[in-house]
Amino acid sequence: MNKHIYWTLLGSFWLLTVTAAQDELAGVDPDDEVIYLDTSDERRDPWSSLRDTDKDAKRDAGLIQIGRLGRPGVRSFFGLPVALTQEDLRAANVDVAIFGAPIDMGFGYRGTGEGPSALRGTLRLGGLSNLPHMHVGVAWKEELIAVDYGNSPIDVLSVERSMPPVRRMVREIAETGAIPVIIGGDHSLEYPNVAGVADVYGAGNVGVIHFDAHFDAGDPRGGHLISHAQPVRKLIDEGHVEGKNFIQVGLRGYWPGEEGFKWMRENDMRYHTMAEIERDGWDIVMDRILNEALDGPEYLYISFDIDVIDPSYTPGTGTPVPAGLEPREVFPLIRTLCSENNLVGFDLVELNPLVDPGYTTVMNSGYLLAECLTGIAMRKKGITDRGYYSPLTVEDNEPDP
Ligand SMILES: [Mn+2]
Repeated sequence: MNKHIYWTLLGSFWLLTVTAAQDELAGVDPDDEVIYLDTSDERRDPWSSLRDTDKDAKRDAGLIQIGRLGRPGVRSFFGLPVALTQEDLRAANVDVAIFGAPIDMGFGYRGTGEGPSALRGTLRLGGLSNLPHMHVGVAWKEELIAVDYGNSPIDVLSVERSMPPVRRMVREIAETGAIPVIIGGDHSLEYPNVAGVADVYGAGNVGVIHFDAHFDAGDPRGGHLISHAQPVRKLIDEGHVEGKNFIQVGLRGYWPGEEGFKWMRENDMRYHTMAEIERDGWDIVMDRILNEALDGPEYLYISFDIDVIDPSYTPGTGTPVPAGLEPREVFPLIRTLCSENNLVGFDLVELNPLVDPGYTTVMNSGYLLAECLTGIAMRKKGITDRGYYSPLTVEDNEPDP
């Protein structure tokens, strides 16, 4: 073959290839996926295992005590002992495993990834004490075997690629029967968290209560498959949760518009906006939420975006919206939900300590978590009746006549 024919053939082949590739690109809808996301595909998982234990000292499975009350040798959530592996969780019969998921790429601004460190870092956190919660006379630390399970690995350059390791860590905890409590991190986490729990308890077998100023069911505009504005849509579209078992609480402001509300109605989702609370009052709406939670599947998951609380109490968050819930409204609701229902997972997300003047948000986040842990402890003790208060706390000390 002479050189001229060779180059002509090679040129034609190149032209054909380029044309085919351009045709293919021209056919791609810009709204379509540009980053492949399949949390079950290990090739897309940057972490081959959740943790590298090769260099660990040999030890028996179980809890690792890292200090004692008030004098932690190493900081952990609520000063709890540490567990590192699924064998540790099983050996110690752990009830609750708390882990950090330091993701802020789902928001696009730095900050929520520091949430777990901030919660571990404060010494004056509600629930640090071994004393009972005054309202109900139950000390969660005495009733529950709870551990700090470390942080999930993440890929700091990709929220998509950080989803699989979080989902596997949730699954690893749930498989032992323990309750995973995930400290975010931004709200993209609701997707791997709920999917991980549904992997264990079965798709459609878990109800979700989503506390948030925002509805977080945005569609994948611009090719972004997951962000802190989209987890709810993915969970419903992929069938991890049925719409009728999904309850939204605290929506306000300007998102979603009509289209989003219609989408929620088409999917039989239930929602309780601040407008409903303004019209009917908190006590009535709180009872509706509690009744709806019981009118669902056997298992319940709670996703708590700290921005559902009024920003005067939780200024340290990325997308604050005024006129939200007060701690005095939401604390008893969380405590009661966690005592009345078979809770299988809880997340606290969107805490951003970098914009938290005075540690106000960290404080309220810690106390909020302690309400949930107290509710779980009440259930373990057999206290599940609604509106339970410790008689010692609420009854007057009438002097003898
Ligand atoms: Mn949210």
